[in-house]
Amino acid sequence: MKPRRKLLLAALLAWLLLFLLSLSLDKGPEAVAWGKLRVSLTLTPGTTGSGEVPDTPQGSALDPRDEGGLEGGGEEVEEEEGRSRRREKQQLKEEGKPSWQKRTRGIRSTQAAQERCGVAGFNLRRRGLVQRLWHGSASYSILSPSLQLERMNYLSANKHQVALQARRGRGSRSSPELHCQLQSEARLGTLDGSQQPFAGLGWSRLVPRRPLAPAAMGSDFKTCAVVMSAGAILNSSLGEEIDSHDAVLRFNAAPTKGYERDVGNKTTIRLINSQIMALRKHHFNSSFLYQNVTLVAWDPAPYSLNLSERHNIHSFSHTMLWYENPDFDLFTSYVRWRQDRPDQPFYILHPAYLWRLWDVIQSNTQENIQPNPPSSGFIGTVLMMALCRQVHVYEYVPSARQTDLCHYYEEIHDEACTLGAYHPLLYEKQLVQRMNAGTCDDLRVKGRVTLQGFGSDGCIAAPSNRDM
Ligand code: NCC
Repeated sequence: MKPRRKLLLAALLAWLLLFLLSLSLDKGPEAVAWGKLRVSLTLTPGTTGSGEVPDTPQGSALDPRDEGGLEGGGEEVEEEEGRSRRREKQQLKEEGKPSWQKRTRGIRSTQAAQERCGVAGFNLRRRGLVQRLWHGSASYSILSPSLQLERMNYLSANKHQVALQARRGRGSRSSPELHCQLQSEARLGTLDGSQQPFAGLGWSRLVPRRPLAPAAMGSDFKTCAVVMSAGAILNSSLGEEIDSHDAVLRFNAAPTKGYERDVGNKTTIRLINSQIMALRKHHFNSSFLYQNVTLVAWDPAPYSLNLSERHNIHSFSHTMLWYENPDFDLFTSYVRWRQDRPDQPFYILHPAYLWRLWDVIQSNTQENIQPNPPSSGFIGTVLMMALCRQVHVYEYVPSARQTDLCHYYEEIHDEACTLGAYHPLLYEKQLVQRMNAGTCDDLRVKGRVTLQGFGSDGCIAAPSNRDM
């Protein structure tokens, strides 16, 4: 056999092995649809949520599959870091800037501390993943073959008609630069009823009179907590700490009842995607989860759409407004809810806000990210940066308790929940990690990232061509 063929065969075999290995970790796949595209979920009935989670927050021996090979994982990470340093050098050369300039700027962030973050007690692949997330050096190539394939499928489907390629970025901004970019390029926007078709439908009287700001909730938020729904928050004993914040943001159908010790029971804002309002199984109208809190909902319109612009419907010849054809119908419930409960603050995020956030993520990433909106987790985190002076984000960048248990409140095991299939989670998390002003221990033990809110720190707002 010719050497080239041999090489090809060896590569094929290695890929096949990796693929089989990832399949063997899964148990009984079931597919669930989001926005008419499929995301694979792995259901494991009968196992308990705490099965994979350690008793102590430190989480040594987190996984029974973990044995030895500590050095191996470290080497892998170091190799990747070497590669990314070389990439960075190359970019700096291309930019024509002396490399020290950029590097010193990077050191101004607290990442120097995080670079020493170590993690023990995982199987090799998982340890590699967590470490890379902590170091901000994760690439799609470290995902399992099935997640890589899903990412590829979303890229080629490009359901929301995102302008791809042109926006790929470098990933070398320092923490303060990133913070500033987010603040100036992704200013918070909600539907205020002033634009068509909403103006014509009388929405200026339907939406809350006060804009989405702490004042609308009768307070000034010094400290805020964002609580991710990840299974890894189980056994964290973070409940009391979370409740001690001025405001707490939770997501979708994540409950507190029965989980107070780990997630607390205070909820100030609940951020919900449009599925919650559209799908009967969520009992949006009757569930107590959505009452006595500020509600913020979102649904993705096509990437470059003005609200009053008609767009082509997939595989149909006619065009429609986002209002007539949202991903999931949130408008019917919204109108009813606002009429029935005019005193409860309830906002819908402007779809351009979601895509501005997406733009920032892509412009800080060298790889093409999934052309789908950021997850609620990222949206909620940046939203709270706009409302609070300091934000603690829990179990987004995973702690040492990391597990494939999707949510702390249900028995679904799927690595996509943490690393992303539909949403560009891997890249969102690295962006947030890069702005982290907290310590390595906070990250490892609490899964806690500390972010400064968007204060008046002299960032200059960039002009925007989006209709917000
Ligand atoms: O799962 P979800 O998110 O409700 O979780 C809220 C946010 O927490 C972060 N998260 C969650 C699990 C995990 N293991 N790690 C995490 O970091 C994510 O940032 C996530 O956004 C969503 O983003 O709105 C999402 O909603 C669900 C689902 O619609 C709702 O839970 C309602 O059932 C989506 N799942 C499906 O559509 C099947 C999920 O993709 C994203």
